Amino acid sequence: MQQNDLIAAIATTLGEAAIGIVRLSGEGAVELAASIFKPRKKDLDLKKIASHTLHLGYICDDDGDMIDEVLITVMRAPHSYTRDDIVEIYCHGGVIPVRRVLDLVLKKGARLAEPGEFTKRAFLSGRIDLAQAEAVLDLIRAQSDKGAELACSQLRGGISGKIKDMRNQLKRIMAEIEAEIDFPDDVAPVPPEVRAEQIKMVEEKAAEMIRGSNLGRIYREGLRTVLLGKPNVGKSTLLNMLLDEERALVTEIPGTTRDLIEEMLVLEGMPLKIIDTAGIREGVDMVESLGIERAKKAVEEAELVLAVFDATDEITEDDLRVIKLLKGKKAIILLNKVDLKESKKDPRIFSQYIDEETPVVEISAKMGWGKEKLVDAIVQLIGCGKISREAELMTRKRHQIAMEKVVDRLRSAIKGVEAEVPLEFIALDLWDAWSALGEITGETALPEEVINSIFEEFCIGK
Ligand SMILES: Nc1nc2c(ncn2[C@@H]2O[C@H](COP(=O)(O)OP(=O)(O)OP(=O)(O)O)[C@@H](O)[C@H]2O)c(=O)[nH]1
Ligand SMILES: [Mg+2]
Repeated sequence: MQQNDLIAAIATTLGEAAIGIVRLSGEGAVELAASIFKPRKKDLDLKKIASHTLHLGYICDDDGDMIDEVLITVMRAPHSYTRDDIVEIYCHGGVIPVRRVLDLVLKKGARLAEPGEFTKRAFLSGRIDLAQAEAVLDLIRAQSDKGAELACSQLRGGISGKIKDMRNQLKRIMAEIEAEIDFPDDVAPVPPEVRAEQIKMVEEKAAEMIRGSNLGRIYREGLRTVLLGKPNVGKSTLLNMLLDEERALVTEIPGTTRDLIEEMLVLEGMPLKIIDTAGIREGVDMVESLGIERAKKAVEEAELVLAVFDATDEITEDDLRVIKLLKGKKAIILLNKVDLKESKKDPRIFSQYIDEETPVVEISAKMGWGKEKLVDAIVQLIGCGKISREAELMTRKRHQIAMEKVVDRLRSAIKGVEAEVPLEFIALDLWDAWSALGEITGETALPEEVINSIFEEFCIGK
């Protein structure tokens, strides 16, 4: 992989702003910058300035015409984000000056950076590991305070440190096994129950990280939550109430919502990716039935279903269709419109249709009643009260899959030790677990496609 040719990109959002930053990294960065930068102090030489100092001057084109007045800094290798020479040019924010400076830099021989290429270089140069690189993206994209907190902890090396400890423990166990295999006459064998216990300690840590990872992922991406119900029960009104804005159309006509409406919102620090759906009913026109199909699909993928019922109405055939869709799902029953005096449905009525564990919350989406109770029910159901104090939660599916492999191999190793199978087999399992741990931090070599797919998610300039 080409690592230090000269790349450049705009590191800030294009638009009207106080400043906009053009960033260069790689071989020749300082020389290129010196060729277009005219310092305000006549005798200043960019090639000689101290690293990490700021200087005022002008970016000028080949004819000597000024493009922008800027501040410039040089961060010399290896004390930079990528560990190569980096130059940052702080232009006046605004589409034209920043673009013109970038165009000039590209004309002078830099290549436009790919998305995430600066961070990729930070990883390839060993300044950060893969989990930390992912944390950079997670921090930029965080949807909630808690999500940002987890990303910070991962960036500081929280996850990486845990993984390193586990790998070291496995390495010690593997070294003992190797010694027993190679020098059976000189080395006293470790008793199987002791060895099984040593492996179990690592296995337990891995299993605990998997348990926390679901919550970690929710904090990163939001809990996939679907609003479900027959038409006109107030799903869209509830969405608007939770968002505190008139996001979805609300009318008294059943069948108002046709397509899925997806929004992010944060309730008590827990981010929800909430989806409003078309009301479930039979015998409708094609557009509406397509919407209903989408609603059903959304339920399949949901981690939480908020099933809405109208408290002024009997339980109808369409309600029963909704209840049927809740099978095997984490769900909360919402009895809506309790502000109306016709409201008469007893919350206990649902116990005949659905298991008693499912919480029933009375609300009025229109009046904004019952929001706290709903939040409490979500928090209880998802169980975040229990684990949320854990500082290092794995937030990515990629990490979770690797960790599942670790647990699987370690369990197999423990069984092997207990059954006293030949030590070579146990060593193989431990080796697999050790490599799977390294996939998370990138210490185990990963296919280039995997690495690329991680950095492709970044924006250009990061
Ligand atoms: N009184 C009262 N009316 C409500 C409440 N919630 C919703 N409504 C009314 O019920 C009607 C239907 O509301 P919507 O939010 O459009 O219902 P929906 O479930 O999204 O309906 P579809 O999109 O057709 O599936 C509207 O006239 C709302 O004003 C409530 O809590 N109290
Ligand atoms: Mg609606």
